[in-house]
This record gives sequence, structure tokens and C-alpha cells, in this order.
Amino acid sequence: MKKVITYGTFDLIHNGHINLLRRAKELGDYLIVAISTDEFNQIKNKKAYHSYENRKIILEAIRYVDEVIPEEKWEQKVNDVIHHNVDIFVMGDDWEGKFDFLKEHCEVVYLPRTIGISTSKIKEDLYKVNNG
Ligand code: C2G
Repeated sequence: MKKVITYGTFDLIHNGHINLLRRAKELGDYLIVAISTDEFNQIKNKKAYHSYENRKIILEAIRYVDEVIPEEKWEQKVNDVIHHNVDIFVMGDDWEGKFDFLKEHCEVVYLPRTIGISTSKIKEDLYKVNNG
């Protein structure tokens, strides 16, 4: 069984996230998603609308996702890859090159981001709609 892992906040789930999750799953048979905890989001300087618990509930309902684990720190990836017997690590290409150190443990794949959508764009557009 080929196991894939990916990491992120996945707040306000949108088609960009879904495209990534679908393509990550297509690379193997089992997809683990490590979602950033609220505490780790503070370290990433991200304020998620949905709490960790709610982002977890939403992700677990997505057909491409087989398992959700917490992402608590930058340094956990090597451990996760080894502990979960991961074959392929996948991230959007805004992270191109940033995780190549994992290549000694698994395949590293950067997938093109979906153009025209992001959680911050959603927040900005909603702000404009509600503030004229
Ligand atoms: N993504 C995408 N296309 C978009 C938006 C996001 O392909 N239009 C991808 C990102 O490249 C990432 C994943 O969806 O691979 C999750 O995006 P975020 O929740 O923004 O993840 P991020 O905050 O970049 O966290 O340790 C890694 C970090 O936790 C990554």
C-alpha cells in the first residue's frame, strides 16, 4: 500500500485544497493529512477561521482523505514519514524545494497550486462584499 502525506492549515476549504488532496491521493492508495493545530498556526502567523477540531471534522469528510493527524511543529515531518511508513510527501509548489531534505526518506512531489483561489482571497472578497 502506497502511503502519501501532506500538510497544511486547510481553513475555509476550497477547490484549491480539494484539487491538491485529489491529486495527492491519486499518487498512492492512502492519504494522511497533517493539519496545523491552532497553536502551530500562531507560529505560522496564520489565524484560521475554523478551529483545529472543526478543520479536522471537515477534512475527515473529504473522500480523498484517509487519516488526519495534527501538525504541531515544523520539525515533525521526518518523524511522521518514518512513523507512518510514508512513501510520498506532497505539497503545493508554493513550497517548491522547501522540503527536499525529506528526499532521503520518501519521494517529494510539489504540485502546481490552483490559480485564483486562496483562503485569504475568500476573506478579502467577503470583506469587500460586506463593506461596500
Ligand atoms: N493549495 C493549492 N492551491 C491553492 C491554495 C492552496 O494547491 N489555491 C495547497 C497549498 O499549496 C498547500 C495546501 O493546499 O499544499 C494547503 O494550503 P494551506 O492550508 O495554505 O497550507 P499552508 O498554510 O501553506 O501550510 O508544514 C507545511 C505547512 O503546514 C503548509
